[in-house]
Amino acid sequence: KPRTCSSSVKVLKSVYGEVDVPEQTLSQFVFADAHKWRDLPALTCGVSGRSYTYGMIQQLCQRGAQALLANTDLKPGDRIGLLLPNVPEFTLAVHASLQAGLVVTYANPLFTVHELTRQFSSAKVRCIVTVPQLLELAQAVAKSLPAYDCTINVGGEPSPQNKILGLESLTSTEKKVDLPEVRSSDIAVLPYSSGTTGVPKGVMLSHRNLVVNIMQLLHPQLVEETDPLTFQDVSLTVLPFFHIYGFNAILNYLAKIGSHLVSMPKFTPQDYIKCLLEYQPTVLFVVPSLLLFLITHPEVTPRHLASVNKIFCGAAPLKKGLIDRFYEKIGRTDCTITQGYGMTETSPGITITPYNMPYSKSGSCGRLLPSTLARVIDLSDGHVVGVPNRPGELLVKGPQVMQGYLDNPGATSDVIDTHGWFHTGDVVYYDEDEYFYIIDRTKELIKVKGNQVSPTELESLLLEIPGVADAAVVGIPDSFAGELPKAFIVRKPGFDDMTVDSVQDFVTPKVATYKKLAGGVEFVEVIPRNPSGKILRNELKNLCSQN
Ligand code: 4UV
Repeated sequence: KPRTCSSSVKVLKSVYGEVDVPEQTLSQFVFADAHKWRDLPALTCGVSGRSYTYGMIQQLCQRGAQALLANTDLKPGDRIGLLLPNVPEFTLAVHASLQAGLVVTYANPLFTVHELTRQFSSAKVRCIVTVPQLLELAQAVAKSLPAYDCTINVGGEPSPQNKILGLESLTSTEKKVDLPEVRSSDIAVLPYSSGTTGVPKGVMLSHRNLVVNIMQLLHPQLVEETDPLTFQDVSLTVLPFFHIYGFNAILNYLAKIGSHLVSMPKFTPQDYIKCLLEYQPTVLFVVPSLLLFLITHPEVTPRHLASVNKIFCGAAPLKKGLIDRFYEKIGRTDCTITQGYGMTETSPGITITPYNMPYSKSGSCGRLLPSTLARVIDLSDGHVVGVPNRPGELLVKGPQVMQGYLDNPGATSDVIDTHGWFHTGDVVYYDEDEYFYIIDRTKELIKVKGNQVSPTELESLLLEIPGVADAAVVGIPDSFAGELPKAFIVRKPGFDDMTVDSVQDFVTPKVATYKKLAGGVEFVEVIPRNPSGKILRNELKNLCSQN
């Protein structure tokens, strides 16, 4: 259980003050000004060129909400699972569902049947929205969902006898259906995150959580200090909409301000380079490994990046060295690089860097968003550190903090203490000006190119291998991916012939590509554990750095 702090100690408050929160649902909030840019492009698929204006999106979502309730057995409050790549229709599926009072969970289309079944059955998904390329996968998952009703095959053929509906089920109906009243306190989405420990859990984010986080980014003083985006900007992203960064900090945020978002369903260097030239984006949303790609790929030249004047980076540490190398590559420094830090559990933003941040602070993830409070507690005794430049675990409080983990009050109280502080599991310090620096994690989470990998999930899988007596997985540093999962395995007596390849061959087909044991497999005599059986991951990490 997290230690509970006494309330008499120092609390850091955002220098930006507070935000007012409109009592609106996410869709009402995001599309409140859409009439202003009705005829401007909202979303374009960078590869196929398929494009929707704000007017089209708004109309399709409204009709879609009716169609979902009219053409299926879904009822408000039911869960809908999106198994979609980064296609413009992602927005239609999300906002039509939300307006119909459904709760949305979204998953990585690279997931295996096993991974998807776990998420969609935990979320009690009744309907899957997918594309023809993933239909077989969706149908394999659907078989194991007790409450399953139907699948919507976006861009594919309907097959009513198999309960497969076409896109029209998401966009048109003859029947008139009354839409339910959705409250801002209702749960809107259930993204999955492993949090500080264990396997991925459903994170209950309300409409208000998501709306607030965008409001926090739009706070007037912060906007002034962060070189704001406008409806005239063109953004390019390949970052997944099925992760909180892509979902709220990109997709919903850009829709709110009427910006044009060009998205790519899949990353290939050629497609990315083509999009840079074709769409001349003014803004790029990246994770550090994508920035490294831009810096190091020989075919990316300053000409490809000439239109870009803003870069947003988050989800993993962005080192000062990388920022310097990017400026060197483009031969200019008039492109702002803004770093955001946050978590799925905080919708996601906690801090952001202002564009006029002094050079000496490069590498900082910025200052607290408005209406956000923080405490840093000592790792050994749990007391509030209370002074700058001393590391400890970051605790936050704010209206963007989740409502809890789905059906898991135990996991919720493990991270939200009795005073309402959310324990991030990140080791940070702040300087005299209250700029934060992320230096480590106390939690188990591994981040591969910004994607979450849960060691517990991989360890459970490894323990299924006959001959594995014990297993532990840790993240080891990697200059490109940030971290890579590495397994330590204790073999049972008589299984000395177990090889690294046989372990990899067991794991690889069962997990999404980025979760592979790309950091290696090592056989050891014993997994170091504390007296209560907890794996001493730092000892294993130290072992790696000594080798
Ligand atoms: O739950 P999650 O996968 O969430 C994220 C959220 C990313 C973003 C992106 C843009 C933003 O503006 C924003 O506010 C948040 O990745 O993983 C949460 C963990 O990822 C690490 C940290 O360990 C979190 O607990 N992380 C996220 N952002 C950063 C980071 C960062 N800027 N620097 C270092 N670590």
